[in-house]
Amino acid sequence: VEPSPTVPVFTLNAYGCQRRTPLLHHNNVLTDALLVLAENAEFNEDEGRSVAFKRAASVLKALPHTVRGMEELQGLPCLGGHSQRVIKEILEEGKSREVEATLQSQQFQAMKALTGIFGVGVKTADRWFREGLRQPSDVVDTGQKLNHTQEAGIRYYEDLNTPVTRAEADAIGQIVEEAVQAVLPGATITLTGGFRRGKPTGHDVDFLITHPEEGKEENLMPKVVSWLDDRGLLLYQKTTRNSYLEAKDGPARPPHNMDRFERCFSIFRLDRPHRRPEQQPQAGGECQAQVGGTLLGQGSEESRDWKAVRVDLVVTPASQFAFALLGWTGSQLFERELRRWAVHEKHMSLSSHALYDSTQNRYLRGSTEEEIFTHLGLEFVPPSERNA
Ligand code: DCP
Ligand code: MG
Repeated sequence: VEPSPTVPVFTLNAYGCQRRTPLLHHNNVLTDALLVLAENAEFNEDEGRSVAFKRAASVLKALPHTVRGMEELQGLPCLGGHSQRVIKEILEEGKSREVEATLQSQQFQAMKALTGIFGVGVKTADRWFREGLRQPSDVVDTGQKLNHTQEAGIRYYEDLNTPVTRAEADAIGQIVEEAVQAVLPGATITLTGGFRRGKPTGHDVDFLITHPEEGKEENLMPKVVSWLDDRGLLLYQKTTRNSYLEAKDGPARPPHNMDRFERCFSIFRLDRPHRRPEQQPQAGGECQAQVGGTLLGQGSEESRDWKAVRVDLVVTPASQFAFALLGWTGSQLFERELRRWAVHEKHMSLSSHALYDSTQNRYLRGSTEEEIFTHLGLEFVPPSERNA
């Protein structure tokens, strides 16, 4: 069917990394609905279906106008039959029955609450759900065996499910900067993740740490972590060595310096700024504090002058910095699309460490994100337009 001349027709490229996707867009009603179905598919461990809904939502995010009729979707990629039915129902009736039913379902609500615990993935949450657990307090009440990560996840549940603001991210940036300068002068930190894409809030704060002189960054993470820990700034931390070497499907033989990649998952204890003296709590810590005659648990924001914030630190050698920056800026779907493009369109393998060209059988150097886009034959997309 030929589109009528009054209908705006926009064509978009098929891969999310070929498009510009701003943070603020015109189709939130539709994308929110599709992303509920994507999340539900994740809870049911149906990754294919989840990615299909995310791709459909991502295409709508890249449109320069609000979709008002199905005819406007002609020629757009990634809109499968299921997504189209959902969109059609919302355009015609204001909402989708499937999405409403999903939001109301006990399984969706319980999975959302349980996977909201730091350290709890879909598999654990699903097992708990089938055992009758519905919320974090059920995990405590039924005495579930927890690892250290999950214990921290329960203890700081309220804080970790309160969005981190940009101001809080910047305050943490100052602390990390001080720590890094103290243990290795000349090292640099870079804010990545959602905040680099311009998001006003996030679920955590992501930093890359490097040093311009290759090799200087070795053993940096334990020193940074000790510096922070000695000052009581860490509520939890787990440092892992680069898992890249153990990856079964990574490029055949990574350069020797790749085993220097370290990551620290942590929870910072961030002081809350400018409290009036009369609001100061009598007792600190995550234990119970007596305030105004009421016994309040750690969940009570009013009882403490600090907030628990998830922070990810990654140390990278200078030669891999651009790859790490590109890989950690996201969005998650944008990253997925970049890797898919690399494999299927360029016979290359992209990771947060390197770019391998399977045709030439060699690694391609990249000292800036722009160079990596060029290697991939893609137009450069700035971070603020990577909100796929
Ligand atoms: N990333 C990835 N694959 C992972 C982990 C991370 O591709 N397994 C990349 C893409 C993410 C970025 O790292 O965008 C940071 O991870 P986050 O989970 O912190 O995602 P965001 O920072 O984008 O989201 P939020 O604002 O909620 O923190
Ligand atoms: Mg993040």
